[in-house]
Amino acid sequence: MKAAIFDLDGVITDTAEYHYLAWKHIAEQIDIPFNRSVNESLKGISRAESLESMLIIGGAQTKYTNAEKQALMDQKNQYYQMLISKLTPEDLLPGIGRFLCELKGENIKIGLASSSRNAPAILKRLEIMDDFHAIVDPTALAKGKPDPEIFLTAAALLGVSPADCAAIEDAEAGISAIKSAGMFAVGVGHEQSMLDADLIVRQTSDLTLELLNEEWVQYGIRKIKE
Ligand code: B16
Ligand code: MG
Repeated sequence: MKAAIFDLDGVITDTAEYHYLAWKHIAEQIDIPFNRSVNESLKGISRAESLESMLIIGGAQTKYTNAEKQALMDQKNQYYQMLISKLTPEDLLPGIGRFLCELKGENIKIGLASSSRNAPAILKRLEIMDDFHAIVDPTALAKGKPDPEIFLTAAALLGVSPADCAAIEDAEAGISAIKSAGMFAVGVGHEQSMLDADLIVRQTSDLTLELLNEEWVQYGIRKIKE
């Protein structure tokens, strides 16, 4: 393993809750149903695709012009930015600071593959920007997760072959993207949404370099036998 590539929302910090609150604010305004289960299906999905999904679920997919949809997305983002402006290093998910130190101690390259256009601002607020050797710009990609492009781009920016990368995700679309990229997939969360992951941890505090190295060896053995 030469590189570790991180998703942001739900892996490094719990901004998934802020996305939920910001979309809920919009859903209430335009009177469409929205709950945590709908929010779960939006994890890892871009802002525009998230709005489309919400409108379809609310039976309002033809109700708004492109300009109106853009205005709704801008409003959602303003609300979201107001929430993330309060983030501090205390908002790192448990164990992530320690895990980043372990990776740096072993000279393992660190990359970010987040669909969020707000990712650099969030890393700055969390004071971990300097730990990352590469941050993918999601606006430069042709396809979002579950397409592997974002993870392949991260590996290319780090100068590491995809086969030598482990990537960490909390969303089903993200795990699919990692596996399609030919990388070792670490899922954080509940097993039912992580079926394709090579290693599943229930929470970020369970993520250690020792565990990752052990599972990496087992993964190598499985691959040789295939
Ligand atoms: P933004 P990740 C994703 O981040 C979120 O999971 C998803 O809920 C959000 O819609 C997407 O970023 C876009 O975020 O509106 O800030 O550009 O999980 O890929 O780190
Ligand atoms: Mg995520």
